[in-house]
Amino acid sequence: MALVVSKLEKSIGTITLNHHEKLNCLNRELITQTIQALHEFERAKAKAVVLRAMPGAKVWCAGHDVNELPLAGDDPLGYTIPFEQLLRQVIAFPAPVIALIEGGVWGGGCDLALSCDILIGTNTVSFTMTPAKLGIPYNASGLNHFIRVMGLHKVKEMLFTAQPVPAEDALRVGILNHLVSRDEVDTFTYELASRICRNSPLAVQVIKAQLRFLTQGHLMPVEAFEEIEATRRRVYQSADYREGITAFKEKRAPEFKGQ
Ligand code: LCV
Repeated sequence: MALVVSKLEKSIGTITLNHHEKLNCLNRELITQTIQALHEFERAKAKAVVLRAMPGAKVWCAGHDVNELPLAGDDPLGYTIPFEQLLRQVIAFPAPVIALIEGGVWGGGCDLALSCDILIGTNTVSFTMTPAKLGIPYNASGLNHFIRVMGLHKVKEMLFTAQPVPAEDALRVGILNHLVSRDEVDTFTYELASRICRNSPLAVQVIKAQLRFLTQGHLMPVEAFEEIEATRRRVYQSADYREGITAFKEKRAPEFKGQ
C-alpha cells in the first residue's frame, strides 16, 4: 500500500505523507517508502525536496508508531531503528529539504520536521513533544535537533510539559521559517524551492554539509556519554516506560510511579 506519494517536477522532489488513517505515524513501512523516495530524488539530482502531508491535513505527522516501540527493554530510539535512519537521511540529503506543514506535529514528527532545512507552516500548525508523556527517554541526537534551533528554556518547556507549541510561537522561537495562509502555502513553498533551484547546486550542497557538521552538537567526554546511555537504559527498562506505552494503547492516562 502506498503510504507515501512522491513526484519530481523541475528538479523539485515532493514527498507527500499519505497514511491518513493512521495520521502519518512513522511506522516501518512509511519510513521505508520515504527513504526510497529520497534515494530516487538523489539519483535524479533533485535540487530541493518538499516534505508534506496531503493538503489541508489535520495532522502532519502523529510521530513514531507507538505500536512499534519495543517493550522488552530495548532502546526505543536506538541508532539503527528506521526512524533514526530516516532523520539521518533527511539531514544528509544533498539538497535542501523543505517541510510544508499543516496540522498537528507530534513526538518524532517534530524531530522529523526539525531535521528538515526550512520549515513553512500554516496557522493550523502545532508542535507537541511527547516523550515525557509516554515515559520515553529521548536521545541526545534528537535533543540536539531542538537546541540547535531554539533557546534551551523553550526546549525544556516543550519537552517537560509535552504541551503544544502553536503556530505563532513556533515562528517566534525559530521552529518555523515562515507562517503562511493555507491558500498561499503551496505557491509560497514552491516559489522558495524554485529560488533555491536557480542557485548553484554544488554550492548549496556544500553549504548544507558544512552546516550539518557545524551543528552536530557538543564534544562531550566519553564518560559523560556512557553516563547518559546508562541513565537512558534505566528509563526505558523501567515500569514507567511500559506504563506510558500501555496507557497509550489502552487510550487512558498513564499513572507514573517514578520507578
Ligand atoms: C500509532 C497512532 C499514532 C501513533 N502511533 O485521532 O517523541 S516520542 O519519544 O514520544 C516518540 C516515541 C513518539 O513519537 O511517540 C509517539 C508520539 N505521538 C503521540 O503521542 C500522538 C498520538 N496520537 C494522538 O494523540 C491522537 O491520535 C491525535 C491527537 C494526534 C489525533 O487524535 P484523533 O482523535 O483525531 P485518533 O487518536 O483516533 O487516531 C487515528 C488513528 O491513528 C492512530 C490511532 O491509534 C488511531 O488508530 P485506530 O483508529 O486504529 O485506533 N494513531 C495516532 N497516532 N503515534 N498509531
